[in-house]
Amino acid sequence: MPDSKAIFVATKNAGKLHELRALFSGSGWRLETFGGYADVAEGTTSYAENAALKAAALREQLVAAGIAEAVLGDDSGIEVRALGGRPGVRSARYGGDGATWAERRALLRAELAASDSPDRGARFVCALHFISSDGSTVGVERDVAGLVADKDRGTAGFSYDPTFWYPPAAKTFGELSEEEKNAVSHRSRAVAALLGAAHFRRD
Ligand code: ITT
Repeated sequence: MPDSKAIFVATKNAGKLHELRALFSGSGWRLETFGGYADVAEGTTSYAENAALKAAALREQLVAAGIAEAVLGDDSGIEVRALGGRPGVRSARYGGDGATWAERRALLRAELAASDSPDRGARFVCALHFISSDGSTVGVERDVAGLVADKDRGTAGFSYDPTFWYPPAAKTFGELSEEEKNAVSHRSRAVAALLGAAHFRRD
C-alpha cells in the first residue's frame, strides 16, 4: 500500500476515535489527533451541521499551527421514537453535565417508561464531514435501528451502547465485540459511505 495520508479527527471522544481508527484501517488513511483541538460550541439543529462545524474549527486551528492536512468531524447521537427523537443531537449533554453514563442510560429508560408508550424503537445516527487538504468537502449521514433495552446489558463500547438493543444480534451494542459493532454500526455505515463517495479523494 502507498504511504498513508493523514486525516486529523475533530473529536475529544476516545470511544469514537477508537472506532474510527479501526474503521479506517486498510483505507490508506491514518487518523491523527491535534493536541490543541479546541472543541466548538455545537448547535441543536442537525448532526450534519455540527459535524461540519467541528471539522471547520479543527481545520482553522491546524492552519494556524502551519498544518495543511485533511480533517474529519463526527457528530452522532441516539434518538428514541417515543420521545420525539430525543436526546438526538443533545445526546452527549443529556441529563446534564455532571451525569455519569450509567445515569444517562437509566434516565433515558425512565423517560421512556414515563411516556407510557409501548414503542421502544430507537436509532443511532452518525454524520461525518470530511474536508480535504485542498478544501473540498464530503458529508454523509447513516443510522442503525434498534430498541431501548430494559436495562444495561454488557460493558463494551461507550456511552449508550449497553442500552441499545440490536435485534439482528439479539444483544445490545454493549454485548457485541468491537468487530461485531463495527460491522453494523451507524458509524461504520457512515465511514463506508464516505470511503465510497465518488468525490472522496486521497490525493
Ligand atoms: P466530540 O464532539 O468531541 O466528537 P461528543 O461525545 O461530544 O464528542 P457528539 O456531540 O457527537 O460527540 O455526541 C455524540 C453522543 O452520542 C456521544 O457522546 C454518545 O453519547 C452518543 N453516541 C454516539 N455514537 C455512539 C455510539 O456508537 N455508541 C454509544 N453512544 C454513542
